[in-house]
This record gives sequence, C-alpha cells and structure tokens, in this order.
Amino acid sequence: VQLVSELRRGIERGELRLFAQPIVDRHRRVLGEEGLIRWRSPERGLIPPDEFIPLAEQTGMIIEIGEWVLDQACRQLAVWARDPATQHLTLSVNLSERQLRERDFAEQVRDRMDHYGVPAGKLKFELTESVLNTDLDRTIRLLSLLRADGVLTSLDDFGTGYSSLSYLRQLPVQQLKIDQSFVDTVVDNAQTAAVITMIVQLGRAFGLHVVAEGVETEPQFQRLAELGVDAFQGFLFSKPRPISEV
Ligand code: G
Ligand code: G
Ligand code: MN
Ligand code: NA
Repeated sequence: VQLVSELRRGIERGELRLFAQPIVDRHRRVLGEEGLIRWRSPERGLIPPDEFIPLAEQTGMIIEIGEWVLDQACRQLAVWARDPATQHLTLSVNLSERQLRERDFAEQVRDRMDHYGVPAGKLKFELTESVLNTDLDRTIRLLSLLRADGVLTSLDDFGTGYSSLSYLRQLPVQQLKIDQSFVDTVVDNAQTAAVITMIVQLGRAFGLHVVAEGVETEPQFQRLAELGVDAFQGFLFSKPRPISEV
C-alpha cells in the first residue's frame, strides 16, 4: 500500500526514467534500442520495473505510465530522426495487456507520433504471447491498424507462453524475440539449439525478424548467429543505460 502511494507521487514528481538497451546485428551494428523503464525514488533509489510494473498493472497506474513511456519514446525517435548518425534506429516499447485493451489505444499512438513527427517503421511494440489469450480478433485488428500507421510489433519472451503456434499465421507481427531462458543454455544443450533452429525456421517461413535477448557471452553470440538468428540483445553488447546516452 505504501509503495502504491509512493509510486503515484513518484509519477507526479517526474521520477520515472527511460533506459534503453541496444539490439545489434551479427556485425554488432546497432539496429535499434529497447526502452526499459526505471523509477528513481529519492527514498529507495533506482527501482527496476519488476518491482513496480505488476503493482502498476493491478492498480491501473500502468495506463498513465504507459502513456508517459509512449510520449518519451516518440519524442526520442523524433530527435534521432534529425541526426544522420541515429536516424536508422528503431525503438521498442514494452506494452502491458491492459494498455492494449484501452479503447482508444491506436488513436493515442497516432496522436503522439503526429505530435512529434515520428517516421514510419521506427516505433515497435513488444507484446508477450499472453495478450493473445483473450480476444484474438480484436488484437489482430488493433495490430493491423498500428501497422498501417507505421508501427511494428514484436512477440517478446517467445517460446515461453502457452499460445498455439496457429495464431502466428493470422497475427500481424514482424518480429520474434527468443526468450533469454533459451539463450542461457544454447551453447551446451542440443535440445535448446533445436528449439532455436525451429524458431528461426518459423521466422523465415513467416517473414519475421528473429532476435535473441539476454546474450551475455561471446560463445552464445556465435552459436546464435550460426543457428541463423538475425539480431542480438544483452549485457555482452551493453547494459541498459539512460536513453539520453544512446
Ligand atoms: O529492464 P528489466 O530487464 O529489469 O525489465 C523487467 C521487465 O519489465 C521486463 O519484462 C520488461 O518487459 C518490463 N518493462 C520494462 N519497461 C517497461 C515498460 O515501459 N512498460 C511495461 N509494461 N513493461 C516494461
Ligand atoms: O521486456 P523483457 O522481459 O524482455 O525485458 C528484458 C529484461 O532483461 C530487462 O529487465 C533487461 O534489463 C534484462 N536483460 C537484458 N539483457 C540481459 C542480459 O544479458 N542478461 C540478463 N540476465 N538480463 C538481461
Ligand atoms: Mn521486452
Ligand atoms: Na523478453
């Protein structure tokens, strides 16, 4: 209860910060960044999202937080667009199911993109497979609407959810993010390598970009590249840092 009121006050006081972590290709060229929120509380220090996002989801504060993240992301993309050194970068934003269920979500996104002048193809949303468990038709319509506005979608933590593979055919997503649990064991577990090979093949068949997250070591990076993974994210390349440092 105390944390809830502290978070509410923290939001009002502007204590949220957007961090970012690079996503690189096999030549370690930076393709884009994933935005990751942090809360800098004067009392508690830097608080990771695992400690307040679930709370924010329960209380509905995630809507306000999500609007803040979307605004920051669009503002940042507009800044990057003006510099030849950064104009190619994409920025991925994590979405909670609750945000997706907001009736005017697509309008909100379009409004922020227009406000800052965000180019098409640069803003990306990361959704987990769990959002596909309810009202799939509505989710498909929403993602199609966003796609038409130049917003891309990625399936986060891919391979860990309970959803059937059959939805992939209908779903307007452009990227699969292989969950870190697979990356952790790719080097010495043949079954993990087989799962990753399957995801890569699935990605090719559906025309999807395949990213591995949580890459921490050089051997993991090499093995994932051998298996055909397109892009990589993890401490090996960079920890999340304030997005202004990109
Ligand atoms: O940065 P870190 O690895 O600690 O993030 C932990 C979790 O918090 C991840 O699952 C990530 O998806 C989630 N998360 C980070 N930033 C956001 C955000 O802006 N919105 C939502 N809904 N989740 C976020
Ligand atoms: O949205 P998602 O659940 O994918 O969030 C990614 C989380 O993974 C963030 O909390 C981020 O800080 C964390 N992370 C990113 N790279 C690494 C890594 O190489 N190793 C570990 N252990 N965590 C990572
Ligand atoms: Mn993510
Ligand atoms: Na993830």
